[in-house]
Amino acid sequence: MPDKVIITCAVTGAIHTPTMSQYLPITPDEIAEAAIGAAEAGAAILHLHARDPKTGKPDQSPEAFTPFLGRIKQSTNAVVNITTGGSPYMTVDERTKPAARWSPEVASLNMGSMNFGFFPLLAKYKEFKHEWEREHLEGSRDLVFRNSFKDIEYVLETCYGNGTRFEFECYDISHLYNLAHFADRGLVKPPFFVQSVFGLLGGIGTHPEDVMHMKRTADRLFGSDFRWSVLGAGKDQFRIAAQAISMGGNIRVGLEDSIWIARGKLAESNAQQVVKARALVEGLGLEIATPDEARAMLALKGGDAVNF
Ligand code: KMH
Ligand code: ZN
Repeated sequence: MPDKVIITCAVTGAIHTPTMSQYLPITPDEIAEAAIGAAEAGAAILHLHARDPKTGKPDQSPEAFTPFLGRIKQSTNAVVNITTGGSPYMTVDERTKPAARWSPEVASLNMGSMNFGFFPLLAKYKEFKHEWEREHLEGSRDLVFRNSFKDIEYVLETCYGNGTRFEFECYDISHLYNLAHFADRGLVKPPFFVQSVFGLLGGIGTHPEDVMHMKRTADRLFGSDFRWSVLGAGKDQFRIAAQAISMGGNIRVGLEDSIWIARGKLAESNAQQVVKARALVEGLGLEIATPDEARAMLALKGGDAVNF
C-alpha cells in the first residue's frame, strides 16, 4: 500500500452541459478559478478541457486554453494535464493540437474505441440553455468514440518529443490489453498512470467486482510498472473512489466526471469535491500526494518544462 494518494481534479470536461449545473466552469476565468481552488484543496493534478465562453460548447483549439493555462501555472504548483480526448465528436487530429502546442507534463490518452452514450441524461431536462446541448446528448445514441491503434499511435508520436507523459484512460478491460500492446512495442514507458473509468454507458460498470477485475488485470499485465487511479462517472464517484483508495489506488474527482456532491445535491465547486475526496483519503489513515510527490511517483518532467 503506497501511503500517498494522488488526487486528480477534472474541472469541466466535455460531457456535461451548462444546463445541467450552474456551477460547471465555462469561461476561462471560471476554469482558472475552479482549477486553482481544486489545487488549494489538495488536487495534485488538474485535468483540463476548454469551452466556448458564450455557449459552453467544448472547444479544442489550442488558443482556447491560452487564457487559463498561464494563470493556473502562476497560481499553483499543480501538475497540468491537457486532454487529448477533447469531445468524442472531434477527430483525433483536432483533439491532439492543444497538448502538442502546450507540451504539458501530462496529457490524457484514451486507450480504445467504444460507444459513448450520455443520451439517458435527456430524460432529466425539458429545456436547454443552448441549442447544441440537446443535439450533443441525442447524438450520443450513434456516437463511437474513436481511438484506433493508429489514433493512439498518432497521439503518442505527436507528444513524445515534448516529454509529455500520459494519463491512460481505460474504460474497459480491453483497454488495459491495448496499453500492454503499446508497452510490448516499447512505445510507452513505465510507470504507467492508468486511469480506470467506471460507469460510462459503453464501458465497464460500477460494481465492486468491476473495480476488482480492473485492478487484478492491471496487476497481472503491468506488475509494479503502473500507478492505478480511478474515476467513477456520476453518482458513483465517491463510492468507487473509496473502494480504490482502500485498494492502494489514486483517485480522480471533478465536475467533468460528476456534477454531484451528494445524492440529489449539486457540487457547488470542484474544490468541494476535492475536500470530500481528501477526507476519504485521510479518514483511511493515508496522506494526499503533493504535486511534487505526484511528479516523482509518475516520473514527470517538471512544471518548468512546459510551453505555457
Ligand atoms: N470524460 C471522461 C470520462 C479525456 O479527456 O481524454 C474521460 C476523459 C477523456 O477525461
Ligand atoms: Zn477529460
